[in-house]
Amino acid sequence: MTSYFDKHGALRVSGTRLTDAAGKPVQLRGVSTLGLAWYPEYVDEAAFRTLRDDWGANTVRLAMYTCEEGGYMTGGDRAGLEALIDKGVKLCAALGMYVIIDWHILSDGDPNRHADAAEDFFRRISARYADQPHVLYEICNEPNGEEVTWPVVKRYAQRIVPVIRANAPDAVILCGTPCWSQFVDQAAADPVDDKNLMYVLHFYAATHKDALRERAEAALAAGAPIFVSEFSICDASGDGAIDYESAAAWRALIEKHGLSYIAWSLSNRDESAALIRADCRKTAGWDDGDLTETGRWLRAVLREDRDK
Ligand code: IDC
Repeated sequence: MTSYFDKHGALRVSGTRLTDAAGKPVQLRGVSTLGLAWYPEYVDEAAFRTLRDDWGANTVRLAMYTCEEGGYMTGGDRAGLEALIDKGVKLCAALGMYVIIDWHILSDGDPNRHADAAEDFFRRISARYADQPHVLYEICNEPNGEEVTWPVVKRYAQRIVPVIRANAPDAVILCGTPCWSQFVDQAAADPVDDKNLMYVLHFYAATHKDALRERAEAALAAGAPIFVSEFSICDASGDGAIDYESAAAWRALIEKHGLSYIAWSLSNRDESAALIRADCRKTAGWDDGDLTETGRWLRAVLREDRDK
């Protein structure tokens, strides 16, 4: 079987689109792990193979929290986390999938707070994967906080992007945006000077509706490349009821613009966003009965999109 990566290889950004080297639009579609420290068992060959072959995913995002429990900056096992990343990167290479290495800031709010560590992390990681075009770098998951405006985030990007570029001059870099990666329109108005960088938009369909979709449209109209590196169809807590109507509206927007989309999260945590049921211990080969409502919705969507 020719994998999505075999077909498309190294990626680049062209206008608002993610494309392959030949300029053909590509759409990365897949799932994000929850915190690597919390659910390492899903970084697994059979898990990724199930996602690729049964679900139709072509990408996995490896979410490494910086400041939540066991995070990289909060006493986490750094060597262990980097080993898990390495395992995930190698599995994706073997399976012909793309992989996103996500520096998952959250309660730390301002990415500049741990920019020294981020710089060191991305310097080493991008050197390690310099010759691996299936790797994308997400430099800050969700900047947030009143003072964390776009110029503040941009300052961080201007520090980290050159560090990655020194090793991986052409890799695709994803940059979070203010207000938990919602203010893509602000980034669009004042872009980072880099040819292969995309702005991150996150949504939770039951919370984020027309107003956020309008921001996305505005950013795209202004020419900004947008990448949905995290979303779910429940509310922003990762829990609560699913909003199928808003989910359908988001799906239409994604389809209209060919946006890449990565769902939160590959775990069996007892919350609506989890794709696997809390009582399911399988880490691969799930059938419908093993999946949550969100998991069943996502599998159906990915299967519908798989042959595009
Ligand atoms: C949530 C997890 C939850 C965990 C919490 C930690 O789903 O199990 O306890 O983080 O604070 C985001 C974040 C993502 C959140 C998710 C749901 O990127 O880390 O995960 N969310 O709240 N942004 C919007 C929603």
